[in-house]
Amino acid sequence: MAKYLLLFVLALPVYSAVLREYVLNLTSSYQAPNGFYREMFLINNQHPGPLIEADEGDTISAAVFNNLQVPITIHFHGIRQQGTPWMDGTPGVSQRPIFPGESFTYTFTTEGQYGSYWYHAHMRSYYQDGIKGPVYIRPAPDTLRPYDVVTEGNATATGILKALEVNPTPLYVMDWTKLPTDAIYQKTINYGVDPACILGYLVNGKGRVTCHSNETITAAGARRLATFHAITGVQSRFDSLGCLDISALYGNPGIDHAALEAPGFSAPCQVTNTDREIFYVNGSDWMMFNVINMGGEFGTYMSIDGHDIWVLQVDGTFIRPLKVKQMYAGLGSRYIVAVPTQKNNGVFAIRFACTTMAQVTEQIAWLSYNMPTTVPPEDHQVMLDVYQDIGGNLLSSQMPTFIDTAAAPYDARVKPPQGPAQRTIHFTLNRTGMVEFSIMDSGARMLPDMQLMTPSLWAQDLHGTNIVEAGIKIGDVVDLIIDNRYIISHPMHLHGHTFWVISESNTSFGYPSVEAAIAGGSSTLNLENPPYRDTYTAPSRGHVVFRYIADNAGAWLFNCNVNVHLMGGMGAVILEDREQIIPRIPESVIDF
Ligand SMILES: *[C@@H]1O[C@H](CO)[C@@H](O)[C@H](O)[C@H]1NC(C)=O
Ligand SMILES: *[C@@H]1O[C@H](CO)[C@@H](O)[C@H](O)[C@H]1NC(C)=O
Ligand SMILES: *[C@@H]1O[C@H](CO)[C@@H](O)[C@H](O)[C@H]1NC(C)=O
Ligand SMILES: *[C@@H]1O[C@H](CO)[C@@H](O)[C@H](O)[C@H]1NC(C)=O
Ligand SMILES: *[C@@H]1O[C@H](CO)[C@@H](O)[C@H](O)[C@H]1NC(C)=O
Ligand SMILES: *[C@@H]1O[C@H](CO)[C@@H](O)[C@H](O)[C@H]1NC(C)=O
Ligand SMILES: [Cu+2]
Repeated sequence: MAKYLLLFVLALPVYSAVLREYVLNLTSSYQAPNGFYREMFLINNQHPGPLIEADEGDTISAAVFNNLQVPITIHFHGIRQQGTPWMDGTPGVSQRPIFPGESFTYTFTTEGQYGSYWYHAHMRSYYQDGIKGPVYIRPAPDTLRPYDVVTEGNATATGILKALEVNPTPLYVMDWTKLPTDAIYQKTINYGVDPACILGYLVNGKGRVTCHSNETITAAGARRLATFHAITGVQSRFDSLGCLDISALYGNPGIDHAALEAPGFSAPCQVTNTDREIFYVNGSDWMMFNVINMGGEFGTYMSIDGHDIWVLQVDGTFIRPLKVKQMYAGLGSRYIVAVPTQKNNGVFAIRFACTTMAQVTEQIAWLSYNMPTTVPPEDHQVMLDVYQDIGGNLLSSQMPTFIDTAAAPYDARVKPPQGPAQRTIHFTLNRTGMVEFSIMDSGARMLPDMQLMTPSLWAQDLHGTNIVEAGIKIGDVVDLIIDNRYIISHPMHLHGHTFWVISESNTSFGYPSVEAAIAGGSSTLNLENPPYRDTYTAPSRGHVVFRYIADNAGAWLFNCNVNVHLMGGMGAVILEDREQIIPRIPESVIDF
C-alpha cells in the first residue's frame, strides 16, 4: 500500500522487488475427495497446493521437499524463467528429477509477467495425483487494465474490480481419476487404449459423483455419438458415468473396459455426498474468479446459472473483455473473470462440463447469496436461467460464448512482429501407435526414459529424436507451424515463452512458411490482434501457427498437456542459443 501511495505522490517508479520464500512439502496420503479413497499426493498437507503469490517483479523461491516414493520435478506453468532455463522443472530437459528424500529449490523472477499461473509436477504424470497449485502475480501499477470497459466507466465499480484483483477468488477445476496415474498408465500400455474416463471434476479439491439416467446422458451426448460414428463407423455407447466406449477409435474394439477399470464400465455409477465447493457472495456487487484448469485430461465448459461472466485475462494477459454465458477453459490455461453478483437471494449452480467426445460429465459448485453456511445449498437452488446441459451443450443458440480464438490482448502494443520469421519449425501431431503420440514431422516422439537422461539443456550427447536444432539465435522471430493429423485435439504448451496464435483452422496450414502464406493471401492468418498465450489447443485435424520472439536462451519443452499424450511421447525440445547459456548454469543445478 505504501508503495502505491509513494508512486502516486512522487510519480516515480519505486518498485522494490521482494524475495518471496515458500516451502513445498510433498507427501502421499489416502483420501477420498469425491467419495472414493485412493492414494494421492499432497503439498503441505493440502490439495491443490498452497497459493504462491507475488507482486510483479518479485523473486519467488520455492524449496521442494520430496517425501514421496517417486521422483518428481516442479514446473511453473507459464512462468517464462527468463534467464533461468534450469529452473523450468522439466526432467531430462532442464534438470534431473528430485528423487525421494531429496530437495531442490526453484528460484526465479516474475519480472515482466502478471496474472495467473500454476505449478505442477512434470515427472511422468504425477501432477494428476495431486502435485499442483496456483501462482498469482499482482500486476504492476502501470499495467493497462480493461475494467472501465466492463463497468462502462462507473468509477465505483472499477474501484471494486481493482480491489478484487489483489486477491481474486480461487476457482481451480481439474479432472480426477479413480486410480493413481501410474496404474492408469500401466493399463493404458497393456490394453493399448487411453481410458479417457474420469471420476468427475473437482473444484478447489472438492466434488461429488452424481449419476444420471442413460436417457439423460445419451441426449446430452448425442453430438458425441454422431461424431464418433462419423469417424469410426461404429455405433458406440456410454457407460453409467457418461464415458464413451472409444475403443474403436484406437482400432481395438475388443477392449475390456471393465479390466481397464474405467470407472463407469467396471462398476455402475455410485452417487456420493461429499462436499461441493460453495462461494459466498457476502454482499459485493462483483466477484472476481481466478479460473485455472489444472486437469490432465479434459477441457471444460463453465457457466453460472443466471449470471454473466466477463472474461478479463487469459494466460497472464488482459484481453478485450468479453461478456459471455459460457466459457471454455482449456487444459493448463488460466482465466481471470469478473461476475456481476447483484442478486438478492438463493443459490446458483456453477457448472463444469467436459468438452471432449470421450465423456459426458458435469460437476457443480455453488454461488450463494445470503445463506447461512449451515444450510445445504441445494435446498435453495435457483434454476431459472440454466445455460448448459451436462454435456456442455448450450440450451439456446443465442447465448454468447467465450472461445480462445476471440481473446485479443487489451494492450494493442502486445502485437506480433509483422512479416517473415527468421526460423520456421514444422510439427506434425499424430497418433503413431496404440498409445503413442508423435510430434515431429518424422513421426518421432519423446521416449519415456528421456526424463531420466542427462538434461538436454547441457547434455553433450543430444541423441533424442525429439530435439529441434533449428539454429535459433536470440532476437529471432520463430514460427511453429503445427499440423494436427489426428482427430484428437491437443492443448499445446510452449515453455519459456508467450506466443501469438497467428493462424488457426480445422484444416492443415497448407504453406511452408508464414511468408508464403502472406504471399498466397491465406485467409486464416491474423497478425493484427491474435491471442497471446502459453497454452493453446491445436484443433482436431486442423492447424495452429505460434509466433514468438526468441529472447530466452535455453532448451525448452514443447508439449501436449494431456497426460496420456505426453506420456505417449507428445513432447519436443526446442534449443534456443543453448551454447550461450551452458557456461552460466549453476553447479548446484547440475549436481544437487
Ligand atoms: C514434511 O512433512 C512431513 C510429514 O508431515 C514431516 O515429517 C516433515 O518434517 C516435513 N518436512 C518439511 C521440510 O517441512
Ligand atoms: C456504479 O457501480 C456501483 C457499484 O457496483 C453501483 O452501486 C452503482 O449503482 C453504479 N452506478 C450506476 C450509475 O450504475
Ligand atoms: C445405455 O443405453 C444403450 C442403448 O440402449 C446401451 O447400449 C448402453 O449399454 C446403456 N448404458 C448403460 C450404462 O446402461
Ligand atoms: C465471504 O465470507 C466468507 C466468511 O468470512 C469468506 O470465507 C469468503 O472468502 C468470503 N467471500 C468472498 C468472495 O470474499
Ligand atoms: C500418422 O500415423 C499413422 C499411423 O502410424 C500413419 O499411417 C500416418 O501416415 C501418419 N500421418 C502422418 C501425416 O505422418
Ligand atoms: C471447419 O471450420 C469451418 C469454418 O469455421 C466450419 O464451417 C466447418 O463446419 C468446420 N468443419 C468441421 C469438420 O468442423
Ligand atoms: Cu494431446
